[in-house]
Amino acid sequence: MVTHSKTFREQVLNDDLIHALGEYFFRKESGDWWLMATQLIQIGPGNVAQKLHRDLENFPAFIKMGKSGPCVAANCMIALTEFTEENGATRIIPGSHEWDNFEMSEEERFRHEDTIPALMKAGDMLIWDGKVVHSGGENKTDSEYRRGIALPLTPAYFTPEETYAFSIDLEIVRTLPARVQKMIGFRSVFPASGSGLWQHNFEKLEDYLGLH
Ligand SMILES: O=C(O)CCC(=O)C(=O)O
Ligand SMILES: [Fe+2]
Repeated sequence: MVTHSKTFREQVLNDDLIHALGEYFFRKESGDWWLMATQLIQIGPGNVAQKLHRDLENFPAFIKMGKSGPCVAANCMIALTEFTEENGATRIIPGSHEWDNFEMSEEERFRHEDTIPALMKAGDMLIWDGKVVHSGGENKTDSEYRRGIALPLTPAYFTPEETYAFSIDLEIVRTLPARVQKMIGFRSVFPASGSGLWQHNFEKLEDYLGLH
């Protein structure tokens, strides 16, 4: 989404609500945060349900830590069409962020019959902690496409899914607000402890790159 859409870069990524959510989920325990990924996800007729999962599973140590670990992923799904039970609305298992064991076998822990659909109108947004079990739903319609933008966030001490720093043109990055530059890996980041990450010669990355 970042490389494909100017509107996405300049408006969605610079929206105050997204920044308030990042601060809410990560600032106190983890410090700086950035994007884990940005994807447009379309589910069409005949698409089966996505595998039930927790978004924190990218970071194995936090599966072990379970419910007592810090929040290491928070996801936003912005509906671009209506999300219905029939067309593949995102499904979640309420309360699954508080289960005692995040390490149970797949059959034990993830059952589609325990899920509920997140019914949304275009423009609504579903927000969930990476500890919550969820999936994209099955599309049982003949002709409807469910389309949404997923915008997962993660502390900046983690490797994101997407390699923004290597895939976004620096000239585009120069035109973006500082807080968006940081979200996509073009500024140094500061976890809640330690002396900072993603630096060059003890210099802030943004200074090395000449960003303003
Ligand atoms: O497409 C959906 O409804 C869910 C997507 C999802 O699980 C994710 O982005 O992590
Ligand atoms: Fe997910």
